[in-house]
Amino acid sequence: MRFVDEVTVTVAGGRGGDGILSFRRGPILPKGGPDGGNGGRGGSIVLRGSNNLNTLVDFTGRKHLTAESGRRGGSNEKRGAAGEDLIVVVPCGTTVIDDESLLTLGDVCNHGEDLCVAHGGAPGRGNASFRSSTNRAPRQVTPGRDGEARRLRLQLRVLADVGLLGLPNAGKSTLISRVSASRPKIADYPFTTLRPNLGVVRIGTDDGFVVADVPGLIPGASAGAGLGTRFLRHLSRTRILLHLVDCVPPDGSNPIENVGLVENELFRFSEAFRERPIRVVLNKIDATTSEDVTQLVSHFRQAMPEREVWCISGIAGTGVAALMNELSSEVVRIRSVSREDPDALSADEDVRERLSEDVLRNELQARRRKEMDSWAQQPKQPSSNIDPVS
Ligand SMILES: Nc1nc2c(ncn2[C@@H]2O[C@H](COP(=O)(O)OP(=O)(O)OP(=O)(O)O)[C@@H](O)[C@H]2O)c(=O)[nH]1
Ligand SMILES: [Mg+2]
Repeated sequence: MRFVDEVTVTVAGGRGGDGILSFRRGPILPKGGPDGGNGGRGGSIVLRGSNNLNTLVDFTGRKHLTAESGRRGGSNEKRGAAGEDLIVVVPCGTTVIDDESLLTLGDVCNHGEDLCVAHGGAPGRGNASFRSSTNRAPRQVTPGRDGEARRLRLQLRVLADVGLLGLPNAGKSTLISRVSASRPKIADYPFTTLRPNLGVVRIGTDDGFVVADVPGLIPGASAGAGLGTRFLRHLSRTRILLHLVDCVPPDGSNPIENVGLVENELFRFSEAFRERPIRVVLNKIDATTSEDVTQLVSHFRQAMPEREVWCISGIAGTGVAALMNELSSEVVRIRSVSREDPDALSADEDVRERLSEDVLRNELQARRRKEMDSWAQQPKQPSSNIDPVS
């Protein structure tokens, strides 16, 4: 299934039904009173969280959602039927943003949780509702109102047990394709991966655990460089982070400094990541000598004594099985802890706030600046009420 993590969609609540003009008439009631009924309320659009979905792909072919309109009123003061609400299922972890104002309307986090994103229009009033002591035969009616309409941006944060983190080209996609059935594109240029890939790692007969291959991060990612914020948000709902490091970077950079660069971006994006277990995994050990690897590991141990350091070759498979076994037991342990402590994924909370406050505010400012620039560049019309200088 194609993983889609961001879509825009227009939503419109149903129109309210019109109120009608009618008078009671019959053989014994030739001049009965007003009996035009009110219309029915328009249906609303409601997003409902589901654990059974993990992509927004359904919205790529469904760009406009409209709920049912309310029916018009009837004679005999009959109220029109209300339009049915349109319930749209979205994966848990979906943030809903108004695409015009860039304000966050809400988050759908739990299975069965509802978020109303477009209210149905109010119903119109029939003439019976205007009857009063001074006006016994009103001819006044009101039409139903249009439902709320807006363009939404839906953003999904993937839910995974293990998130792969690292600079572009570190070998994240190679690793996920080795340990799971996921087959992402692999190439020796940066940003090969532009959307997260999810893979299930099965060890023995257990249920397995989910690994997310997230696109590479570069310095400045926390401020949006290289679509960084869009990629970083996916790490917010992962339990363990594997930081993949190229032990022989082709640009000759220092692998230890590279770890600092990426993790600074992560912590700048959300301080809550400091509490998340992050394992350093030195990748591509096949591309250098075992002496160099041993030396690099000892440098890492000196620089960050509290961190676990693993050595693997994603291509040759060296060390991969041992790493996956270790992760499997760690995932089981963390799952049982987070069952007791539902706040265990606190970075998710923090990231949601950051996304709605900082990142979207920056985007809104950039959009306003662009509008001002294009306005300033427009050729100015001479004002017609000023006489041209002769
Ligand atoms: N020698 C060696 N090369 C590797 C290893 N793992 C990956 N590579 C190579 O490194 C390059 C990048 O690999 P990818 O798996 O696409 O890297 P990535 O981290 O997913 O990169 P982005 O998607 O751009 O962030 C490819 O040419 C891979 O063949 C490894 O263990 N050893
Ligand atoms: Mg990749």
